Amino acid sequence: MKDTRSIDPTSLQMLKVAREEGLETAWDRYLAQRPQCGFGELGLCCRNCNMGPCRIDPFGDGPQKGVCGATGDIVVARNLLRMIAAGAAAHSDHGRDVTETLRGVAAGEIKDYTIKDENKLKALALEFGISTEGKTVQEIAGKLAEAALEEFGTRKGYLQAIDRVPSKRKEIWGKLGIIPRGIDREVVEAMHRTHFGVDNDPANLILHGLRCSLSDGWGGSLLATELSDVLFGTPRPVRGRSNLGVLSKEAVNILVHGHEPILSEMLVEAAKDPGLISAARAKGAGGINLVGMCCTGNEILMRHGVPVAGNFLQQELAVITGALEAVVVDVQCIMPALGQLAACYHTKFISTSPKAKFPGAIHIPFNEHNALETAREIIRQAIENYPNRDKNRVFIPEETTEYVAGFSVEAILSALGGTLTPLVEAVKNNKIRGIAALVGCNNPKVTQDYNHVNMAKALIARDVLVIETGCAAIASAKAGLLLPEAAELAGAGLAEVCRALGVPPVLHMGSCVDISRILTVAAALARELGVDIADLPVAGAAPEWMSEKAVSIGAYVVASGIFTVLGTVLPVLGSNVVADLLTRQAKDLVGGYFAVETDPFKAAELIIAHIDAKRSALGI
Ligand code: BF8
Repeated sequence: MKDTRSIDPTSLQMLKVAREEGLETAWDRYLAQRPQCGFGELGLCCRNCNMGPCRIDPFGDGPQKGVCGATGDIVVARNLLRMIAAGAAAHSDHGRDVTETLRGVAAGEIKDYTIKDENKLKALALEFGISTEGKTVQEIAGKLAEAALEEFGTRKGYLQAIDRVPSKRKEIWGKLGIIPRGIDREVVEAMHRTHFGVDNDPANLILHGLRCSLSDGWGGSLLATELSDVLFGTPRPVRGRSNLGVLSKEAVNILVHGHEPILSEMLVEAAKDPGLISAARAKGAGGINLVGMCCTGNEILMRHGVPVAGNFLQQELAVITGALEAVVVDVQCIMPALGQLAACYHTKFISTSPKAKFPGAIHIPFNEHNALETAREIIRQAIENYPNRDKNRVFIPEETTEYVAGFSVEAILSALGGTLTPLVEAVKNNKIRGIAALVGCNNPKVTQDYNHVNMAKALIARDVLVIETGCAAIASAKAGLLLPEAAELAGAGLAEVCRALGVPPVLHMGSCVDISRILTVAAALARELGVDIADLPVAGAAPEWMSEKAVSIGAYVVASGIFTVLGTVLPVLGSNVVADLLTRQAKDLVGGYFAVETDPFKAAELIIAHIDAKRSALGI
């Protein structure tokens, strides 16, 4: 029988090995959970106070209210707001860590990082109203970091980057009262409103959810992206290799997994240390092979072309190759199962963040102040572990696929000759029908990568330029869609543009916080055309999403005016009121709205229909 858990041949091979070795993976645990809790799936379970837990009967036979009197609509709306708040908090705390690092570098307290993109530093300083005249780079960086830290608790009443959006969008947000006032403030208010006995109006709760998510997209995520570019360099197109075949039989393999480039950048640096390379050789290894996974993998593949071993559902499979000397993690999307799994091999599972400890992990605390030395220590431990590898248990799938990544806004502008005008012209003359942003995770509820790859292929074949981040982008890397040669899979118009510019039809724009790059491009395109973001022939999709961060992303993309198709269902179907708000009323309120479509081909059709409607409204 055909194994439908993944379309990735390396995943299928590793799942076979897992079965032979008697090892469980997320797919097995997902099956063991089925049938999953129906109340949870519908969003109808409330645990917000200790009169509960309460659940609302969706069939109308049992209780229709919680102990406090909350209806299903209230419970669903509160639960959704909490998901958004958690997602926004995760992205934004990442943004804070990058901002604190910039502040420390500027103050001379942090020595191991430098400022790699002075032009971007100066441009951002001007955007934040900081004069650069007569100031040193350090001074500008210090002022910018202070201004950025202010964004987390700002009292000026709005976030700086919302000035990037067209005025019509700001008016919409102003009228609805959802202009984000401060990154931390909106998350705190979300938790306050969902505490027992506070906000019990589903629409009011959802509107705050949009505001909270906007503080992520135009705040925390945006700072994470922009200040990472300042510190680590703004990505430019770069070639590399993807999938589990990037692991080496001969070298010390170190997998870096998680999110913040503060750790992964330093590991990239330390892995080049000639002393450590010699130490690896002295242990009989061919060298040091650092590879990435998930979004921290995206950060270093965008900036350095570091090989990426896979996306979310491959983290356990990488360990099962038996070829990993260390899995090094920081925060987010790290399965707690890794500790027990790593113990079945010689693999060291190393946690580094005080915020994220795991059973079975060795904790090596990493912070910006001891960055390089700690990165070296981690690599040393991996090298020491190399002789413990049991060569008889090593199985590395052969498949690797090349990718071209690194399409920051600056790189796209440079490919276009400095302005967005050629892109706008290509859209106007219908060579490019529209743009679709495909983002988000893997989820064992969906055949791994099936939705991502098929949706991307269906869209480019119909001349829709696809831009991607996160695990969606890694799926495309593995499927060969991030290569200029993939233009042959595109429609004639898109293929012509790709060939003229030498770019792939699917552009990798980075990690999940880098969806802020997509917002920036959308805002700039709208300004160029003199319209609102909601008027653009543009759509979003999260075909295999699973995390709360993805819910925050979906909400800020919709609130920014962009139609978004979800490939797995949001836990809101227990409330017609909330489902209607998100899928219908949102269109009138903010221009963007959600649809759910689990079939990638039908989802692509929804996007194409939306793009075509927007084109006709624009008269193009
Ligand atoms: O932030 S796409 S599984 S790795 S949440 Fe996680 Fe989802 Fe991957 Fe990156 Ni984004």
